[in-house]
Amino acid sequence: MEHSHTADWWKKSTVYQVYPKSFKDTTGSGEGDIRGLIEKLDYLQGLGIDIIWLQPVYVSPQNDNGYDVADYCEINPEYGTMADFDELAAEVRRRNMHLMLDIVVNHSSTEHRWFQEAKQSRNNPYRDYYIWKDPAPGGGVPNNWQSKFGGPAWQYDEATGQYFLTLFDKTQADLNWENPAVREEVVKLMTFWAEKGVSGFRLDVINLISKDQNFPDDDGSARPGDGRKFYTDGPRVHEYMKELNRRIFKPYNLVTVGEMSSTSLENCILYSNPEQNELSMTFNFHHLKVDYPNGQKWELMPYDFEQLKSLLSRWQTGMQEGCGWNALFFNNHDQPRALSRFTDDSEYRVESAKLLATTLHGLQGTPYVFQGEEIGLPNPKWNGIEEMRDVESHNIYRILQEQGKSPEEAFNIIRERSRDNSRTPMLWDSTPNAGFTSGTPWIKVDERYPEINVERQLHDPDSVYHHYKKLIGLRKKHQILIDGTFVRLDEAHPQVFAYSRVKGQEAVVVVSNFSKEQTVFQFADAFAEEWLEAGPAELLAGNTKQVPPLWKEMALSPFASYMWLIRRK
Ligand code: TEU
Repeated sequence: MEHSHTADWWKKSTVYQVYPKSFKDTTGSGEGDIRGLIEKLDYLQGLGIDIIWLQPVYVSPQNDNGYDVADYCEINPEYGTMADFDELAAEVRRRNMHLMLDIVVNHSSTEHRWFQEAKQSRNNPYRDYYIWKDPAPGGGVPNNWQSKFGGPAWQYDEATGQYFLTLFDKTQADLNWENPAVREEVVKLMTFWAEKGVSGFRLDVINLISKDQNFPDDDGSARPGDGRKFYTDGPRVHEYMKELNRRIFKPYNLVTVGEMSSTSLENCILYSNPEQNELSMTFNFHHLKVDYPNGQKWELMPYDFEQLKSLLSRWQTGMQEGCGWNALFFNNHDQPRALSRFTDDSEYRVESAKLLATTLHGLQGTPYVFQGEEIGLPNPKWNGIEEMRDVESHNIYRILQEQGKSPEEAFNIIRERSRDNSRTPMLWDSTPNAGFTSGTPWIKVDERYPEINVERQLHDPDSVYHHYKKLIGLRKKHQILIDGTFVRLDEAHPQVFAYSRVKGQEAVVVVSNFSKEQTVFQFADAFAEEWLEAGPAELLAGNTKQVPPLWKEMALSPFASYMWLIRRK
């Protein structure tokens, strides 16, 4: 694309996240594949996408759908061949788009050759690629750290009499970044893909790679003994990022986004401020925990709207002041669909999907669209745990019952929180299985596909798809969306999120009613005088037939959402 030559061309870009297993199947296997993505490149180009984040397609036993990598430089046969990949890369380039690969190097699969070697003996050359500890003095796990998927973070290896660390699934062994040989391997595998011409990387849980080498017990002051404070944004993580930047990211001019688990604003500024020479931008998840009571994912509560707004606002202002850069997102493959979570996914489904899009795309950062979001795909209607596929959902289902919940209570929580909510297949058209596969889909296809599908929305100018297409185009046209200063405009309004982006003689104003009720929103006097009375307003995006005039006091219909541009005279 025309901006590729500038250092920060990706600030105007929109990234589309492809979950390959559920995108498009061309073989009838019931799972998507690389050729399926090639088939749909014109669709993504039509939407205005610049960068495709392709989730892991490497050789893997698929215990965590590819985030358990057994060979970093080979394609999993279920997804195709290296020739398919090369063709994909070429086809992406031909369309002036970019490919971003998902790099999972906090851990590898226990089926990786390195781990297979490491477990041979305590003095195997690969032993130190992983994190091994003796049992605690009285026997048992070395410390009380918990796996993110439930249960202890340590697995015992009978043969060598030691435990190895697994912060995620028990088959995802944490790599030992203290070992320079591991860092060499990471540089090597990244070089392999960079040489193939990919434009960037998404780095899986990259802020967890540096562990406190004392491996202390967690006293539970943050959360009962989970240990995260001893490896989140750990002691050497910035040093490691600078090393990768110097050796790979800079020489190959790559765009990079780090997935930052339970991180802090201060750290994300360090990761993404260009002067630090680390990453291009960061994902953080604070705004997606506003329905976790006391941070507990496996307990339900209605989401806290004020917290959602304050967190988004705080990160807008904080990253702006610190010259960092946000990856903007409401959805990904680990989260239930925001449409079902924060808005209304039935009567006001279309309005809601557009409201979330407008609200997000007006913010500063690079927006990420997760497959299906652009057609307003809601959470599926689950009938039972047996329909679910995610290892985490099944673990937690068991653990909740061990803690005394009935199967029904456990399922009711999982139904809301399961990562499978976002992993159901893409809905392409109204043919069987929504055009996703001619075989048996690996996970259920949402039965609403005759109504909700890509083909229908391509032909409907009022569709969610066309709304996304418009928003994606706006970022290319209006510089203010890239660098305008963020200012929150609503003062704890119970239903409305309102903000502006200000730059010189221009202001973008975004007003969204996050409720099913009609409501009234009033701008502060100062803002009204400075902007609303100062020049004509152009509607950039909206989601209702009748659009109220942008004036000091506005009546907003359910889930109404607008973006205006004001040019001061
Ligand atoms: O996710 C990291 C992560 O911490 C989560 O979003 C995780 O899914 C959640 O805490 C579980 O409750 C990344 C990937 O996006 C995810 O799909 C992988 O399972 C995980 O890393 C391990 O590689």
